[in-house]
Amino acid sequence: MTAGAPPPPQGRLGQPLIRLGAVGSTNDLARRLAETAAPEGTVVVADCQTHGRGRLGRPWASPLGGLWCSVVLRPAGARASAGLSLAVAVAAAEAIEAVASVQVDIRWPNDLLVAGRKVGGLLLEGVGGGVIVGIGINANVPSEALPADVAARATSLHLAAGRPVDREALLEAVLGRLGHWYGVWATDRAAVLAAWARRDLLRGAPVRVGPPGRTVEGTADGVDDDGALRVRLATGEVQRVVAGDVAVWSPTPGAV
Ligand code: BT5
Repeated sequence: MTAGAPPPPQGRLGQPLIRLGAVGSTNDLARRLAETAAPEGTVVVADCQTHGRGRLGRPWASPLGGLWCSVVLRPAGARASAGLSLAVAVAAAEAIEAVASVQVDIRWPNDLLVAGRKVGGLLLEGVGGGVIVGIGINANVPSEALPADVAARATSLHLAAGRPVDREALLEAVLGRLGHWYGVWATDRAAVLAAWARRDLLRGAPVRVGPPGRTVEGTADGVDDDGALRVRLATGEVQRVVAGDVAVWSPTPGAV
């Protein structure tokens, strides 16, 4: 940890906790609150979002039944938030497993999957002096409530576990595990990396990643502690990719 940095608020996330019925995006509201000095640990949770967002402004379907929440964090130190998404992903995966008893894999950079289908996603956005951590989980979202193209690749905890999950218990678990892993991340990046690696869906897979025209092809070789994907090229050289979407070369196109 950075010398002199205050310890993160382990286990104290959710003070205050702002609950809403419908909202545009919990990340947007959390950002506005953070800009007006909301304390670290402030949480916004909504029953549904009318303008839920993924990365690059992509729409995030957020009907009733899901867990849509955002947490204001204010990490201290020079390295700011690099790699924080790794800790968030591990926390969300553990929370889901604790509440729904299904195994969760992580697909770089920010997808949570159950049996190869996306059950949740993370959206971390910087704000002056902090980070908004957005977490979306299809807890009890019926597939009919999702756009058809999304439903084809997604699942819900209800579907995967064969029973509805308690969204309140899920929120509590998410905040509890996030408090824990945020603390670990501040002091022991290697532990976060090890936990992430155990859930790494892509490790050893042939991948193609990066923006059009600048794609990198090789074998996924885990992540660095700043969150960059390591891709081992045919030459043996490892190239770091900091952002993008991953395609896996698969005999069944679109299988992941
Ligand atoms: C993500 O983006 O996966 C990040 C999602 C973060 C959502 C949370 S909810 C609380 C907070 N408030 C917000 O406004 N956002 C955060 P990305 O990797 O860009 O994935 C987006 C893609 O996932 C879309 O283009 C769809 O293909 C797919 N998708 C959309 N809605 C989905 C859903 N409910 N379940 C599974 N996949 C979905």
